[in-house]
Amino acid sequence: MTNAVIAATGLYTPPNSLSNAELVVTFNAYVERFNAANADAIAAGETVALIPSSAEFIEKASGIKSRFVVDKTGLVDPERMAPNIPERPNDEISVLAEMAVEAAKQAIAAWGKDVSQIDAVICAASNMQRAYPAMAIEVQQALGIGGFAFDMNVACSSATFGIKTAADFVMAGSARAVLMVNPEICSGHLNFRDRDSHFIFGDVATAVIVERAEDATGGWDILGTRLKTQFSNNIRNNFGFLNRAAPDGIGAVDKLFVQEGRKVFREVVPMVSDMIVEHAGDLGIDPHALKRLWLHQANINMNVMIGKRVLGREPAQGENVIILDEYANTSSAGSIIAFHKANDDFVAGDTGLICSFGAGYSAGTVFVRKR
Ligand code: CO8
Repeated sequence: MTNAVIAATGLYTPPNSLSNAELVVTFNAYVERFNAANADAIAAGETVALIPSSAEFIEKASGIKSRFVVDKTGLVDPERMAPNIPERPNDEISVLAEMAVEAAKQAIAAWGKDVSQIDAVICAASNMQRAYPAMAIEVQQALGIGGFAFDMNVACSSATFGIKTAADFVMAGSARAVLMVNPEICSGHLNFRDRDSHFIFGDVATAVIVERAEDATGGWDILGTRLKTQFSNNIRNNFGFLNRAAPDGIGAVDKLFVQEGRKVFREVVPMVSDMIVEHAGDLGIDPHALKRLWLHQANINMNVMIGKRVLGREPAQGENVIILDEYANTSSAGSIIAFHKANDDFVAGDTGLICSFGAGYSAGTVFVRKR
């Protein structure tokens, strides 16, 4: 059986950066309006007054300073608090596919080979723009790739699940090379009126090309991949086709991201740390000797704790890559952004870990070694 290699990566960053301060100004304007409009009901104890948000809290609790978004106009408008993304006709490329194509073009250029050598496209992300046709097939067509394509969704873990799927295809001989893309428009599924979560997510797209080792001229040997899931209701998105079918009408309202952030923090940190250490042990890798961790980017304190547990020490500057200060949580794309941006200094033989975790719960580990 052949081995699989991560041959190249790409990153598309939307043009609009939105700071915590901007987000909080809008949120607090909404709170002020809500409380003024409901002053009597609040005084009578019939309605609970809303509490303002704070940029200091957001940075301290999460490590996030700003995020990139597809549209900013709707997010800084307290009357709207949702992105303005016009619907496109069916004969135009969809927004999600367009972002994925931009990231993919970068990966293909870095790879330096023709797309005729790619046999499959996987779109692995938290929120697909539609049910079908698959976003991956639209990306495949836009790039002129042959073979087959399909979508998969494992929330924030989608990219590592996608890399494993791609690597398994390559190793089994189902494809010579696979393009795996992670377009995320998280701003479309975030409740910007929810104080507990309005700051968490950002938009972005990443792309990874996985190919057969015998075809690769450089890149990263995939030393091992492992996936884990364990059911939890602590991170949910109930949006779906049955919403409009609920007889009581409740299902018709927008169903957006909800979570029990504290519980997620408490339960996911040990689950992921143990998984990494076990997987490293099974591969004969000393986790303390890893040169870099490219972890999922949800919360800086989570990453610091996982980093310490895995490396067995306080990570040195840059060993545990953090990009969420600038990008926020970009769901599946976070660990790939980190990998894409912070691997230039690796020399042949250096080993690192790409790891994602999130809703499901789900987690995936991909150990790589520079060729
Ligand atoms: N401003 C000021 N104060 C606030 C705010 C705010 N915005 N929000 C909460 N507070 C206050 C609370 O009222 C509370 O006050 P008090 O102690 O007086 O009651 C205090 O701050 C503490 O509140 P929390 O306990 O909620 O705060 P935490 O310290 O737990 O921090 C976090 C909240 C940052 C959310 C943290 O819990 C966290 O990051 N947890 C991990 C979450 C995580 O990793 N989630 C994964 C989600 S990603 C995924 O898999 C789904 C992908 C789907 C993508 C969908 C796109 C939309």
